[in-house]
Amino acid sequence: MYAQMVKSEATNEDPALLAAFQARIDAGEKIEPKDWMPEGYRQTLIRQIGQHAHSEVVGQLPEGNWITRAPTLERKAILLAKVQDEAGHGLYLYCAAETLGVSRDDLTEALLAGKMKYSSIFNYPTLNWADIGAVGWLVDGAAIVNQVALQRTSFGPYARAMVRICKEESFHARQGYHAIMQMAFGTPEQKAMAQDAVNRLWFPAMMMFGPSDKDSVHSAQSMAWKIKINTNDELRQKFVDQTVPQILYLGLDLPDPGLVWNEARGHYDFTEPDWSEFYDVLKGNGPCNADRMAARQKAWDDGAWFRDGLMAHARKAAARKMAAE
Ligand code: FAQ
Repeated sequence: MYAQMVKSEATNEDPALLAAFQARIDAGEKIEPKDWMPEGYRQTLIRQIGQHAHSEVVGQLPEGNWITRAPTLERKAILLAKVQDEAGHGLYLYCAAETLGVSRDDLTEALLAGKMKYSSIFNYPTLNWADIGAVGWLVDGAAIVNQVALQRTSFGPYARAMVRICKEESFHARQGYHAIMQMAFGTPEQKAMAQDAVNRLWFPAMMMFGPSDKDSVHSAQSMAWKIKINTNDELRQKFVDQTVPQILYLGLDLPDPGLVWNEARGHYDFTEPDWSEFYDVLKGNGPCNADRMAARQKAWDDGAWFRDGLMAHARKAAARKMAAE
């Protein structure tokens, strides 16, 4: 179903409809599910919202792995709440995608068939407790920079989902920073663990914003349709500028010697991530790709009886309702 939708890109759309649609976008109007939209706009949204939803769900795995090993009851409760929030974010986003005519099952099957992606960051392991703090701070921090902008995206259901997601993500980032702060201001061993986590996760977090603008395939069209509000590089720079002072406050070393304040630009300069590593991770060769996909496949297979049960119940309830009418 997903493959069919992607293949069916319309090329003969009415120029008057296209112009009227673009005029609505340019005027800052929100597009709602029942409005006419170009097929390419719908497909781009299905791809991006679907991948975003998959990222939220796969993103539970690196952190969920640490719920049983959180150092205190309080940290365990916080992490549990955070991971549950990520499941909720996945659900809001799958629902937003469903308004475009694709089902959650279609999207999941496309993910499992390797036809859809999820964020590259979740193919890196969380080796110790410091990584959990760093994920909350850096990964949720990067996600927020992107998602705050997406609150103004042109598709109404996506924009509205982002409002609630951003509120929850800001709690996630704060709890992560707090956890890292305890370690950075703790024993020398704890500080060394915090430093190591920042060193390992810095560049993968930078990759979350996608390839540099010159290599971004979809940015130009997505910006014209206001699906994306900022380019990948603009958002990456914003993340760098807001995060470097946080690293310095913790008394940690910067994870990249290229991070230097540039007075003329009014921004931090930085070293580009290793894009060959990024593309390799996208191809399935990151440290955890196989584990993540195996976990999703297992969850899908193990949940089959439940999905079947729900459908059978829904069919019976519908039949009972019809019989009573
Ligand atoms: N990972 O032309 P562009 C979170 C792909 S939420 C994997 O620039 P676009 C919360 C891209 O799909 C994190 N693939 O693409 C959380 C395209 O391939 P395709 C998720 C990537 O779409 C925290 C190709 O490269 N957030 O973390 C990545 O215009 C903690 C060319 O790239 C979102 O999804 C990547 N990093 O821009 C949860 C935000 N970057 O599809 C749990 C919404 C690029 O043609 C724990 N998405 N690709 O095969 C977006 O803003 C955009 O889709 C971008 C990419 C910016 C990610």
